[in-house]
Amino acid sequence: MERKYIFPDNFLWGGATSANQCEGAAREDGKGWTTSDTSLFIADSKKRIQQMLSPMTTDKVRKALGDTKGFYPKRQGIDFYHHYKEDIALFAEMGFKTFRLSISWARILPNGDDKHPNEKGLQFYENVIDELLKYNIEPLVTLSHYEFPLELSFRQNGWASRKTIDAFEHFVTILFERFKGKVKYWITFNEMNVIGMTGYLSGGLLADKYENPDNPNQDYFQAAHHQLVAAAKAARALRSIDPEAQIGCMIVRFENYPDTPNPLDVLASLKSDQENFLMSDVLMKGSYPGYSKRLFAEKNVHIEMTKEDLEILANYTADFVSFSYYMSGVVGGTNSEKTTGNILDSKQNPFLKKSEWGWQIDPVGLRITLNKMYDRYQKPIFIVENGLGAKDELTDELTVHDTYRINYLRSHIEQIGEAIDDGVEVIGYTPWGCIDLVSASGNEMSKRYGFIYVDIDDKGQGTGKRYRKDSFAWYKNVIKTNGESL
Ligand code: BGP
Repeated sequence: MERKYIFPDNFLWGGATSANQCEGAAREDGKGWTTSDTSLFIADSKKRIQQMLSPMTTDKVRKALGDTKGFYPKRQGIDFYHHYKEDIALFAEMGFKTFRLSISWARILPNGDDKHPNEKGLQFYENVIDELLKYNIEPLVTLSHYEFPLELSFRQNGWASRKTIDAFEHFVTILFERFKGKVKYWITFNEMNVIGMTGYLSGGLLADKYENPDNPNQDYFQAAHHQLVAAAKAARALRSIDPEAQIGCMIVRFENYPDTPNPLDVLASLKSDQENFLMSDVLMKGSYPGYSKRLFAEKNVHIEMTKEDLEILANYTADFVSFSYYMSGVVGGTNSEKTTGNILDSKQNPFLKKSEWGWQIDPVGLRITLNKMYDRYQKPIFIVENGLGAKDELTDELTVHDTYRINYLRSHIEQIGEAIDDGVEVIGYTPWGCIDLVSASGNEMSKRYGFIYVDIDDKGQGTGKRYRKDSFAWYKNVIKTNGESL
């Protein structure tokens, strides 16, 4: 018998993007420089991801800002800044109920902590939000997605400084006041649990300014603590400005299986979960979990936290938990063969196939993760990223036959349906890069996730025209039938 999945009536089907990967217009209308503006396109694909994960220094940043020869894809994006009306019309045609975007901090406060906001920046986001609301699409807004105002990196080493909490609170207060009644769902930091790997991009950290150059973990975890306090302060601000709205935390989920039934491998998997859930544990439960003591001791990290920090964390927990999920991994054991993955490499799992980028495809892992998270938090869950990065080919009929993407998404949505049947409260699903955009790790256009093809290549050449892929009609039908047509 064919299995039918029942999704809640108000399930938020949609798609996800980030400002730094799609807007472009890096210097338009008063926007300040951000960390993502220094990501250079590197022809050698093997070296691409290293750039994202390598520490940056003041000198390297200054050099990139003054460079007139290299190509910096995120400064151009897919020019969503000028195409948003056309793009949102396409999302509406697919029947989106929600759309995840992020707001570039430096578009609102070019120096990160300016007293008065840049009205042109605010107006741009207001136009986007109004355009979404025109089609009854709920904006789901991330306050910080893999970019940070560089001025605050130069001045105070980004999130390593406690002063950045105040700057962020000021930034989000401006947004909550301006978009009160219009935005119901906010997310504080994208994938905040990997600041140890994306310290420059999301934390604005410069290696030459580390407090402990011998142990960068100290700066990473101190920065993460500041972000946690800032997230709780954002929740406090939102509750007083717009009590109807909700705010969630967001992590990248690594479902890491034990390599064998050896208890040591099972322990390795448990430890991987603890490290993976650390940030969401704090924001969902209101305090640092018991295991954090040992984790910090093992990493030789001593976090400075005040009594007020702990009170704020306890009093302003997040309303929902959200995460990105692309793949699963394996830990422990003797298997030494590795494959690439989202941010982290992993050991190979012989039961799984991989994407063209080596990420292990595991729909059942999504169901496992959903169950684990719900057991842990008992709060609504929003899946705000999932998808298959692939090389697409535009045919002569100006479409893309992306059956591989449909298969990936179908198998994952089925497992969401299973998890809902398991009793998990899932409120929405926004596949990543619903319109093709610049890849976060590779700074390239060849790795595409979208339902909509954008005619731009890795070097930024192309007409910029948008075309519907096969997955466009398929997803439209999934939304129309609320998941029944899977
Ligand atoms: C997540 C990021 C996104 C996104 C996605 C896909 O980690 O939040 O910004 O890009 O991964 O990764 P990539 O673009 O490297 O394929």
